Amino acid sequence: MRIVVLAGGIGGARFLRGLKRAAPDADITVIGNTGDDIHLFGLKVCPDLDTVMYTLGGGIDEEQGWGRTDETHRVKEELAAYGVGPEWFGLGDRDFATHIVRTQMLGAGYPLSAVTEALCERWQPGVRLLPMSDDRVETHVAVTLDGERRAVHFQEYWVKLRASVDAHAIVPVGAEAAKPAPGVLEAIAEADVILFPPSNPVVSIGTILAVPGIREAIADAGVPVVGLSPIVGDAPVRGMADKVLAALGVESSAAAVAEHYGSGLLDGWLVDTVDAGAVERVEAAGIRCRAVPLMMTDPAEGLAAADMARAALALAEEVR
Ligand code: GDP
Ligand code: FO1
Ligand code: CA
Repeated sequence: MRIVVLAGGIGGARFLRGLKRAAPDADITVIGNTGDDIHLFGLKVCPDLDTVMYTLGGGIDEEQGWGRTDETHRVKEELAAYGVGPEWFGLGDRDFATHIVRTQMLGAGYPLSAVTEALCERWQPGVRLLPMSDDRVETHVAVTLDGERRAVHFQEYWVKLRASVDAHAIVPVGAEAAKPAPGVLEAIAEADVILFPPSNPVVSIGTILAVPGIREAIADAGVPVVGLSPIVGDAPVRGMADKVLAALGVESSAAAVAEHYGSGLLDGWLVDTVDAGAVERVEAAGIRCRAVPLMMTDPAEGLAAADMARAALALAEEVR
């Protein structure tokens, strides 16, 4: 079975760990969000691609959910001693090596897709990890700071400001001119099932869908498209999905996220058992819906995520 998964960082990666457990023989292609990418200290950092790669390859800091395990911060400290920032973004020493290799290869002319493949040679994530695009896309967030309206990089909104101010708009800068990376449209066209893990519907999956051609390819694939809600009990399990959904005028609820994707895209939707009351509303929108436990309570083992993946694949068969 060929499965295509659109993934952000932590929610996507932890779900993928369960999916690999639930479907060990499946051929899994992950289309990763690159809208979170940022250039720091002259280096290209791809948080969501790295979170998927490290999580599935056994190098992730399990507590944090991002960055490398057993990390130290000597390089960051030395940079700070030179007065070189930003001080608010915590890049570790081991992680730095990944960004150095990536930046070096990009500088030599390799596209991000080829660089990601090369990095995965080491990590062996057990899935084919493709960036959504080789072209630069950067999510910016419009906010009001000190009475002035301005746009900040998504990482500045989330990591520096901790989403403490309202987001007026979310803009995937560059997306409209970006092309899907090699293999992305082919994987979608050849998929037997397409899954939206419980990733951020705006700044992770929404950004991937903003690359021209990807949304259309999914809608036209003619195979079941099933998603899992990242919103449980009207709040994100972690992160700032409520803030970025509000910027789009979408309420923070499992049903509203399904309606936001719409029946043109989604065939099936899983909500957590605490949101069982939302099933009827989602089905009224033309999307088959089931309530199952959606909390990844043992992220390192992935048993809960494996059950979620099985439920998603079962729902896919139901709607096929
Ligand atoms: P990020 O790029 O690191 O923010 O990760 P993703 O975009 O892949 O996923 C973020 C989303 O995962 C957030 O909106 C969370 O609510 C959701 N999430 C995290 N853990 C869980 C969980 O255990 N269950 C569910 N249903 N959602 C989760
Ligand atoms: N998240 C933080 O909250 N603080 C950090 O200092 C931080 C550093 C960081 C470095 C590398 C990386 O791959 C991810 C990192 N993240 C950090 C997580 C990440 O930037 C965000 O959680 C995601 O981009 C949100 O999707
Ligand atoms: Ca992300």
